[in-house]
Amino acid sequence: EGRTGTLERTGTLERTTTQRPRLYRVLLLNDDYTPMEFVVEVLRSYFRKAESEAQLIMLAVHHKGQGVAGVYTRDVAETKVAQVMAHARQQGHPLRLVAEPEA
Ligand code: NFA
Repeated sequence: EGRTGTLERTGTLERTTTQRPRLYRVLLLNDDYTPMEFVVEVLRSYFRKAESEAQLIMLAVHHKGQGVAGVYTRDVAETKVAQVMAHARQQGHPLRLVAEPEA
């Protein structure tokens, strides 16, 4: 339906179209020191990837420099970035992630 809203008697603006939030990609960045196994565990535990997919994503990042760990609304994406980088630092790894808007 093309109608975007109507003003009924109560003054309530009813909308018939839905607004979807902008989505953000969480990118995983390659570095020379973070162990491959640590990256796979991060993808499994924070990004809910299966072992096989986690391995594929990790290897793609290792070879291409970066890759998508997941796609989320802005708050969730930024929280994942902060939580994973804090966990990595705690374990002594330089792993970096960034959130970037889709399109
Ligand atoms: N390049 C890292 C290594 O050889 C592995 C890695 C993959 C790090 C993906 C960061 C992201 N140990």
